[in-house]
Amino acid sequence: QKNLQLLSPDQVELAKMLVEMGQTHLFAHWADPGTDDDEKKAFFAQVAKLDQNYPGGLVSYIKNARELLADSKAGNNPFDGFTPSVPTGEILKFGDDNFLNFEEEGVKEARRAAFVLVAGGLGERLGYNGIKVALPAETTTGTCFLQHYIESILALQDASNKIAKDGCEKEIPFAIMTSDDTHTRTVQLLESNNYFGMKPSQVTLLKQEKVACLDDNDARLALDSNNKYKIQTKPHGHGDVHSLLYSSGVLNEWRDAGLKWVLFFQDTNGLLFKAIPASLGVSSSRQFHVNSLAVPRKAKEAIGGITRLTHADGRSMVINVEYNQLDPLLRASGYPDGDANCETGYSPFPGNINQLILELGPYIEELTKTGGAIKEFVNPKYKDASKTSFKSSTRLECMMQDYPKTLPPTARVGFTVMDTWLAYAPVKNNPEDAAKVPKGNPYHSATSGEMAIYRANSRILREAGAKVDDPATQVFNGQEVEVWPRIVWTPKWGLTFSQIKKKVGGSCSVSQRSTLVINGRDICVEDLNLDGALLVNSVNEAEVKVEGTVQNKGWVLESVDYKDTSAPEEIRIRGFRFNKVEQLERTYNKPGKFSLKP
Ligand code: UGB
Repeated sequence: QKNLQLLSPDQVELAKMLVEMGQTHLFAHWADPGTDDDEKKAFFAQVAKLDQNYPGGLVSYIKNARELLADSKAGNNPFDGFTPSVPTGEILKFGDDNFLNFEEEGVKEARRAAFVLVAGGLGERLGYNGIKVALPAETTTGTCFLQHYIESILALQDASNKIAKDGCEKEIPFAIMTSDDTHTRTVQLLESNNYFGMKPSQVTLLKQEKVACLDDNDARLALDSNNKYKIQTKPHGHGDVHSLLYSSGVLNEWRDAGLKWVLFFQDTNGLLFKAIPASLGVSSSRQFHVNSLAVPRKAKEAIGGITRLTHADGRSMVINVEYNQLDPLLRASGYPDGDANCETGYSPFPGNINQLILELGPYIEELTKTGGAIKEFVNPKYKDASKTSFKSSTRLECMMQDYPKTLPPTARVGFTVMDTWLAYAPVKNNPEDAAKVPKGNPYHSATSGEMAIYRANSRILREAGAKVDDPATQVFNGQEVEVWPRIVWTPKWGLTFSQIKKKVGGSCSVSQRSTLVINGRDICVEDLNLDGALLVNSVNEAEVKVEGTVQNKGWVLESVDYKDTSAPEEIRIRGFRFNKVEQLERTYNKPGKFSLKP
């Protein structure tokens, strides 16, 4: 009461709201006016921010928290009344006619799309000190994830504009969700690299804020242990992306610019863009309001399962069930083995890779109803079975793939299954944890993420007619991986299979120990026999034909132990580096037609 005189009318309203919501403990220790006054103002500035950043404000947050905490205490199953079953979706096979048709349709649609990268996570499982999008996706060229993503979007933009033939050079917008943990370093990475060739005006950064922590089942807000005038906060999860896109007005801007699709993706999947054109084609052809990209999933793998849930009351939805919930749900629903592989060696539930394609119109319509709020969950760690107190504070969380949970049954929610080798190789686990992954399950480490890029590129070149040697097996950081030839190309060389096929001709061969870097748009590889390292760089105006035999000592892979702190962290976490013994490198930086024939 005594401190009310310090407050502005808005702050007085906030104070009343907190008291009405059972939060008087927040003020119990407040000193009399004259002491800690600046801290008290800072407290209300924080409360105002927490209130503003949650759909419905702190009142809703506290109410939602009480409900979810009561459900959790009572042990209510969020899936009560729902029966899981295996849904049907579009299953694609790389390179067949169906795939090519979807790719073509996807490229056509791409200029009506916007991309959204969720990059607010710190990546605790990976334990890398920098931001994850700054990590090299592969170390042959050292291209980081963010550069690769931007160059892929630009390549798609060019390809889409080229076939549109209306003379309009459309620019694909790119939004990045950051958090306090990643924002400044993401901005620095973009600015110090000229946005990797994208116009800064194409890029929108949206910073997610943390939410208040909760101390008990009454949803009493937790105070910071080091500052009694500060509420403790924690991340709310990637689901924030929807409310941020909505409240920032970005979605309406996109709609007014004539866009139709929004594509969401995560921070460290170096393969993803190989699957984007075809899956966008599926969205467009099948008129999906929601399309989740999926891959075959090994039982117990730490990715969610796409599941059809049918309720006794007739409701039905196709939704991601998170990996820790799938097993109990199945066990409770007549699958005694829970999350188990079927005769294919995989779980019958496709694995969610959290790449979502939403149709913009219905998306805005839905968010207008919900204000961007996504169904949340709470995961308190209780002290004992009475479930009355927590080991440490908790908070509400939300996931972006839970967006369909509020949709009406008429919404067209589908999914697209792609080959894992083509679409999914995230970098999430640190070397130590990756080495403990049961044999046969994916490591999801920097090692496997990089090797997967070489494997995908090698397999794509094979499909395009080249003879690419089988991989060798090697162990790095305790992980056994297939080592394919290190073949890398820039996205503008080939983002779709049909583009790539046109650039690989005659009879080409690449030996297992080879490195091939194609860094230019109009480079044609014909009758090339490569046994060593070859790097070709060219500007857009140069047309280069690469042919003949290239043989040299090449780049040799050397092991690096992850505990060896003399090596840079980016290298250590993958467990190898290249000894660049010998190579042939050619650069064409003038317009014209050229032939590289050693
Ligand atoms: N992220 C944010 O932007 N903000 C946050 O507050 C948290 C994360 P993780 P997770 O790829 O296979 C997801 O930590 O959440 C970003 C799906 O839920 O890498 O454990 C973060 O920067 C799961 O169903 O993954 O699991 C990153 O880009 C499955 O699909 C992204 O959100 C799994 O990913 C994901 O964060 C998967």
